[in-house]
Amino acid sequence: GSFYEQYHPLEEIYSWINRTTQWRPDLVQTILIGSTFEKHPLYVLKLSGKGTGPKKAMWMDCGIHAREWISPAFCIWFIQYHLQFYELNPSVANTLDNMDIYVLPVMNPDGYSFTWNEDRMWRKNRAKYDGTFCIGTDLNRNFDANWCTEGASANPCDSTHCGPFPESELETKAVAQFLRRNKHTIKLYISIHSYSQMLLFPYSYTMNKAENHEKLNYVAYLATTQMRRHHKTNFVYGPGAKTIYLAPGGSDDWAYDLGIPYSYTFELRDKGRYGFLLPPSMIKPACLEVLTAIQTITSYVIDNA
Ligand code: 0X9
Ligand code: ZN
Repeated sequence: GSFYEQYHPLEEIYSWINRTTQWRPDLVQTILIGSTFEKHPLYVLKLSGKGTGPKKAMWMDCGIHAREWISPAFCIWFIQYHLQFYELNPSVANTLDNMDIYVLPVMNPDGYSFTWNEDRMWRKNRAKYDGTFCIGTDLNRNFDANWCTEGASANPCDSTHCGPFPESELETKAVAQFLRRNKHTIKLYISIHSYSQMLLFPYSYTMNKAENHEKLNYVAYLATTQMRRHHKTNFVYGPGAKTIYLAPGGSDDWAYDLGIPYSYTFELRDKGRYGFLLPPSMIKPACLEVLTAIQTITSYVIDNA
């Protein structure tokens, strides 16, 4: 398979980011938003088409959890797809001309690198704190959204450890700062995880409904219906707390409470046969079906948000 149908170690992803920025400086710009405990840079790629004047924007992050390799693979594939088809596919052009897209391909590079070199099943980042031999904070429990209540662990040895305080982690802080600075243009937040084929929206930290629950639910219905129609793939959708489990401190809930009205977490393929070890042959179909869902969501948000 091509570059986009394989998984890549961290250093190859950094050189891909470099090549891509140099190849299409007309459509993509790289923004350094921070760096990690192990000093890996956090790069956001901004995709922007022609259209002048103020534009809506969307944010997408991949690789919050280290072992979910399909997630960074999707972000990379998604960027490539938009750059390759901007001139060829009117719907790609229409998206990029009406909406700026910020993509963070690997939010947890320290953890990702650890899954390549030491432990394939690692989930958290690799930050060390005094007073414990255990390592790592779950970045999706570290946001300031009902932080460290039921569904997260205060024990640094657990895989859902919330960290010492909200936004304690450099990765969380960098993303939260960027979203705070750009909250007036960002109308759509998307976080890419795996696995289980779900499309989740707020809330996950409470059983209460989000204020625009009906709209979030309707757009999720549209997106999953298109996935089934065009790719015969079933995705379950609903608010996180009711659809999987109560889990506080997540990026989606935090972004939503910041004021970003459409906020979604995707759990990509599969439903457990391969789980985190999704074979490379399934990268392309996994990416194509999620692209369909995201195109459905972005066109709704461009027209209605
Ligand atoms: O538990 C998580 O962080 C996500 N599932 S995963 O298996 N990829 O770890 C679900 C996140 C849903 N959203 C929130 N909990 N806020
Ligand atoms: Zn995850």
